Amino acid sequence: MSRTLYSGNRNASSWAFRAWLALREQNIEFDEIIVDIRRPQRWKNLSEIGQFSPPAAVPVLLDGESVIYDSSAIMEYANELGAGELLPKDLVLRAQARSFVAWQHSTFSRVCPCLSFESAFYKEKKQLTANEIKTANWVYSIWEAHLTKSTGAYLFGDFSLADIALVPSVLRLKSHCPVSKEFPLTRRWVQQLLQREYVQEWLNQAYALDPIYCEGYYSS
Ligand SMILES: N[C@@H](CCC(=O)N[C@@H](CS)C(=O)NCC(=O)O)C(=O)O
Repeated sequence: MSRTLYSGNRNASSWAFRAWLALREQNIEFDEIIVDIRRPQRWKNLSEIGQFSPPAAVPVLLDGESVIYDSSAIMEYANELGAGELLPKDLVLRAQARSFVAWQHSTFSRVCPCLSFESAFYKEKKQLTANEIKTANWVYSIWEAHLTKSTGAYLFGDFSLADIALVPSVLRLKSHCPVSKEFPLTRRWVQQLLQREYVQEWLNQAYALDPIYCEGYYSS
């Protein structure tokens, strides 16, 4: 059966990055069509996606005749295709890993909203406000507390969907506010996460592109 992932620009589509990463980490074969979501072509291109996928957004996975949309559904699907290795075996840990994914999916973009995924690739970073620094450190303290309880190098021991969901957020926060020595486990986790082969593959392509500037970034 043939699978095609409709993804987005490497330096713009954090949602596609998560879905792509889950599929790659599970060694699932798929073709990829990168949809240009930069303005103004974004609207025409996404309306074409809307011809077969109701949200008219990327990522979308076409699996044979079946359409699977939304990054979280694609991540879960990748996990199940790969025998469930991307979620903890323990029931409670599995629920907690899904909490991380759900938080990322629902409201995590409210954390330092001006530090978009696109901004992670800007050569000249803006000066963070005191509030943004405080917020980034608050997030690091949450990750640190969680890693203290982990039995392995990742949030839930082995690499999981929780780690995958957070890669773009790790990148946008860490590229503006390095993780201090106060959070040693988070520093190590971030380093390991960003060094993973497929994360590197995506990021190398992203860094090679012209940056996509988001309005208000330097003035916020
Ligand atoms: N909840 C969706 C969000 C996807 C999303 O917002 N994708 C962006 C590109 S990164 C998009 O296609 N947006 C189109 C739109 O919002 O109209 C998911 O997780 O897949």
